[in-house]
Amino acid sequence: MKIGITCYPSLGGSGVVATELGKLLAERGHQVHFITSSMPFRLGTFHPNIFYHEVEVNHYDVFKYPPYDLTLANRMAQVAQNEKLDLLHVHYAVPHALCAYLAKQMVGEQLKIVTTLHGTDITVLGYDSSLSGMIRFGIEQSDLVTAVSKDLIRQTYDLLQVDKEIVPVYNFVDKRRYYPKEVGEWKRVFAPNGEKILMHISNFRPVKRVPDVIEVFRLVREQLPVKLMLIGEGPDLASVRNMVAELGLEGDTYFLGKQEDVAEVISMADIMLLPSEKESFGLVALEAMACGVPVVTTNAGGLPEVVLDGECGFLLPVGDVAGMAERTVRLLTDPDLFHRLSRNSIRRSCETFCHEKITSQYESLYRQLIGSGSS
Ligand code: GMT
Repeated sequence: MKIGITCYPSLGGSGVVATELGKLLAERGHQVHFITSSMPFRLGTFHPNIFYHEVEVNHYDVFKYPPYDLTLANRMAQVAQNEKLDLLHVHYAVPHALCAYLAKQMVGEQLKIVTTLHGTDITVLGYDSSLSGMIRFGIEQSDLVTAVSKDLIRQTYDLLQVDKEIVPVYNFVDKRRYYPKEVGEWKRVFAPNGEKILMHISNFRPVKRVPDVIEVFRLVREQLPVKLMLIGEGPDLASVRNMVAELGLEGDTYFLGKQEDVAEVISMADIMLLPSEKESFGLVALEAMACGVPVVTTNAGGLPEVVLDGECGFLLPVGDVAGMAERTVRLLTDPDLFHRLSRNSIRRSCETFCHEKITSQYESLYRQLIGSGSS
């Protein structure tokens, strides 16, 4: 098959999933064309089946706002025609599903559109009345719509009342790269006296509730020698730095910024903290599980579909920092419990969220769509 993929290419779970899926499809012999504003950050090394088509926006003076959406639609149509694409798989509804719809109008009915909903495209932007009608239209005009959790499907129906079947396809981890890595040497750099390491990875946006991470860390640190590693960047980073300083936690907290080899970094952690207010799936939770790191998180959105409470980690109500601290201490002081949850996490990530299984699921949906010849 010849597949065009569009996603947000910078840091973010939807871009990671889209890029990893494209690489796996290329490994299976499909021709994959990324149509994005810049090179997807996890694209990595050369593969003969992977092509990259940059979307270059026109900055003509007359435009108050550069017409990115139209340029993307035009580029999608060009690539679809030149490369004879079978389908466009767009990740994140806004504006990608609409751009794909426009491209299809330019190219013809034979070009199929697959839209994957990732979370905030529904759970945040779906509340915005200046966008919700467009989001609904983009979903309904797609030939196939998938979402990364059953909870996200429920929220999409509740919020947008879309008249369209939405198929759940979970996110995945590549178990060839995500497994517990031998990183004892690095761990000693950050925790020289054998302290336990708590970790948080995100784009530091308000929905991630990073201040809750700091509060949980503060409470755990009152009882145990621990260090905190914070990975990622985003709007809340500056205020989180201030909070860490004000609470006198600077000596035990490391800010590592954006990191490329996430599996290696995660393998240094004992516990992954993810206190999000919204999370349609929680890719970081899955990545941690694959590396054998139990997750202490919230019961928000799709997280209960990923992390089984008491089996792979613990789920607490949003904002229950005392509960999260208590579960963290329990895990760090009960080696039997810790190892059971760590083993379960690895098994669940390999069985339920295995890259081969999920790639096959997308592949067979594509084949049905192309084979059916209609939407
Ligand atoms: O949370 C974000 O930063 C937005 C979005 C993205 O583009 O990365 O993340 C969403 O998609 C991820 C991949 O499917 C999911 O793992 C995240 O849970 C989801 N984020 C939210 O629902 C808040």
